[in-house]
Amino acid sequence: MSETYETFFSDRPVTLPQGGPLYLQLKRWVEEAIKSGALNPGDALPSERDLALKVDVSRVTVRKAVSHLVQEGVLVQRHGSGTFVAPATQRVEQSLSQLTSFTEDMARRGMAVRAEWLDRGLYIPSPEETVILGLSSGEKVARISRLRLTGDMPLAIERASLSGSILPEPAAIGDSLYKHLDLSGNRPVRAIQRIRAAHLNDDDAHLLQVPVGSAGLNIERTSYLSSGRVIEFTRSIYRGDMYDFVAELRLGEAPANGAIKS
Ligand code: 16G
Repeated sequence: MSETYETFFSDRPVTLPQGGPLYLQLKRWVEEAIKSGALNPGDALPSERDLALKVDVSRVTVRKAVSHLVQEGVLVQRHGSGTFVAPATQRVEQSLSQLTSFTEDMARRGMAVRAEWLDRGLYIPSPEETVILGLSSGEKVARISRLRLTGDMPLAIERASLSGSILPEPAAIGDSLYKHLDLSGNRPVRAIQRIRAAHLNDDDAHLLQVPVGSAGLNIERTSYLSSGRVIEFTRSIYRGDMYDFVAELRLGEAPANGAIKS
């Protein structure tokens, strides 16, 4: 049993790791307790008052250390019940070279996936949707917005737009959009994906159960049929603390002027 563990839960005096402002010393102490296994995912932290007394710092210092640890996703706060060590998370590694669906990606990892519907229906398209999806005049757009989860852990929010003539019944897609498109011979064969860093706004952070302002990945995917027609335009927000997008790079053939060909 490490010394940190004993001091965390015993009455023995605590010596914080030295150096830097007090709140950072306290923060490092808590991080060390988690790293050494003294505190485990789901464990409750002592109350702000008890912790301040134990390490002999002010409550303001405790609050600052805790708030930084919450921002970094090390601790989670639940209203009315206290502060806990965040559940252990396994980052998801996703290849950028395969055109796969969320359901397929997760199934390959043996992870059960589910969706909570945020919206699905036929709408009058925005000018952007009309242009990107190449909609004809009067054609509706099918919008499906889902929170994607594994168990109780939210991973991503996906807001997809498709032509209303391709998806006349958005409610009928079941668990997987790509499976549904496959059945009607409309599964995309190619896609362009753009990934951008983003701070999560209130609504998205709430849905993904992370602090407002946490890092997220904003992903836009435009998918095409073999005919070249755009089948899907999806804006997704993935949790930055859960995903690694991985691309394999190969040395291009160097042209005569020395520039690398893509
Ligand atoms: C992926 C796609 C999304 C697509 C969805 C279909 C990214 C960033 N996005 O999540 O564009 O709509 O798969 O998944 O990869 P489904 O077949 O499980 O509904």
